[in-house]
Amino acid sequence: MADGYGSVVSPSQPQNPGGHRPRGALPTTPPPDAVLPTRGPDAPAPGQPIPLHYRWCLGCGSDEPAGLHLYHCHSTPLKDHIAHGLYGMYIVDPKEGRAPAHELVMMLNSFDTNFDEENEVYAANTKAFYYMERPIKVKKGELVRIYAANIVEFDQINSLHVHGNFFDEYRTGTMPAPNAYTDIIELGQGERSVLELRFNDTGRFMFHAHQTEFTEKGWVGAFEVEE
Ligand SMILES: [Cu+2]
Repeated sequence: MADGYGSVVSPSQPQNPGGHRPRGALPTTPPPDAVLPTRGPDAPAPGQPIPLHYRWCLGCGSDEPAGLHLYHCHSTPLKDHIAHGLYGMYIVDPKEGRAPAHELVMMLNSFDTNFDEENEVYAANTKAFYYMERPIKVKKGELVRIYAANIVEFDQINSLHVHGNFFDEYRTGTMPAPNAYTDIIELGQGERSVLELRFNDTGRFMFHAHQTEFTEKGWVGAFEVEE
């Protein structure tokens, strides 16, 4: 991060076509604003302007650890804020970089649209069924890398399953060797994983949560593998 290589991903990018990883440098000099308190006399009162600055502090100024990280609102009522989109992810590449790949970001999220503390919508990148209607196009044989983070509120666990293929899983993206070779991962809230796979056949391959309720409410998509 100190060299400005990092990416910020906002969950409010439902148009993120194909789930492609956005890239952008973070400020290398932290702004002077302190992290905002969420309670007590120094917390912003209702109606007060809130300074919109972040202080990026990974290992207090170093670029460690590389990996896939989350940021989110910490004001109360926290669960309502998380259930309505106040979070994002950022990627810290290792100094030696990662192998060239077709990179995708999947923020696995959910939305409580009627404030009953249950989710009416589940998705990868906010829009229900988006990648079923617009499958993510990848090339046969190319390395595909998925940065997946789970921020679903009100449910203990989420998962990501890919049809017709297995993948290497790098938990949190922090280590150079994979932790597993599988076709499904499970993620608690706030957990992240980097997945690498290649499709050896052309065609359409679904991916979805293996919590069937989540799938039926929008967390399902497809890859379109082309020559
Ligand atoms: Cu399936």
